[in-house]
Amino acid sequence: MNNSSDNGFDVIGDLHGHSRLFLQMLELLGYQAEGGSYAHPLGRKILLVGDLINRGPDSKGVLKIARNMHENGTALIILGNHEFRLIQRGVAQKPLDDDSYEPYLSWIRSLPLFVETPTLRSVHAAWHYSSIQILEGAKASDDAFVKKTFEKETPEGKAVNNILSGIKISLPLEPKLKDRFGIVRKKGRVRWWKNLEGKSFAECLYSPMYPEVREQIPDPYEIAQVEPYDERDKPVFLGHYSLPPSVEKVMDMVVCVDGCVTKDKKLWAYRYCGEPLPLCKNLVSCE
Ligand SMILES: [Mn+2]
Repeated sequence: MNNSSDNGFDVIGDLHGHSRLFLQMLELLGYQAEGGSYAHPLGRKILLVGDLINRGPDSKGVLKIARNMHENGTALIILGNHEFRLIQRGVAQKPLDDDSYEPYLSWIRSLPLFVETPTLRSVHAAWHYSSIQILEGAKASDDAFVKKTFEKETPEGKAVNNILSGIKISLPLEPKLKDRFGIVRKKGRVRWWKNLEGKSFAECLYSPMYPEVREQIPDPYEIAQVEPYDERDKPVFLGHYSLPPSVEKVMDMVVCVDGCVTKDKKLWAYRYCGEPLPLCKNLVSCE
């Protein structure tokens, strides 16, 4: 856990190799170039919610800026499912998706799976209490821990999947449901912070699926994995869900700053000043 005092965080969504938008966002948020890095005149810091790499044109550029800021103490950065997969491949001695990641791998492995500061929590996909508990103290730099996640059914494998990829439920076989990109899916990611008992598929799914299914409800056994978030706890900042513009990025205690930068060419951020209940007006975007 990171207990450093904070002057506020600017939480930036999944960058996926979009270094130009990253720089544009830093400028919009008021960060200034300083000794090969970027810093905010009021001492604010950025928080990157994972998935810095893959898909976009310049993952190396993103890693370079992020690592500089991290080393200069102006960025807090957590792992996304894309970085974790890279780490698993490294530990398994399989070829990396891209050789240019190699020089960054040991730095990536130093990043945490989730963070908690005096005013916020952040995890790539879901603050699932029992999974967070299992992963307390786990380090991606530890080969033995990473090896335990190779099998999806180990406690560590399940916990990592839950927090980095979200809590998933089986979707109806008929009608076939497609995500916003037109891909037919068998599993869908839920609004993990809510009590979803007895709710329809349309109400349960966070990343919406089409057509919307309001008359069927998911398997109660699968819904029982959900551990609704206690509203007395701190706000939670997420990435991961590629939310379409139709879905609110601020809901209850949860802020998801991930639209889909690759498809929508738009990057989102949230200016956080310690408010106990997040507000839509603090969202900014650039394209
Ligand atoms: Mn992700």
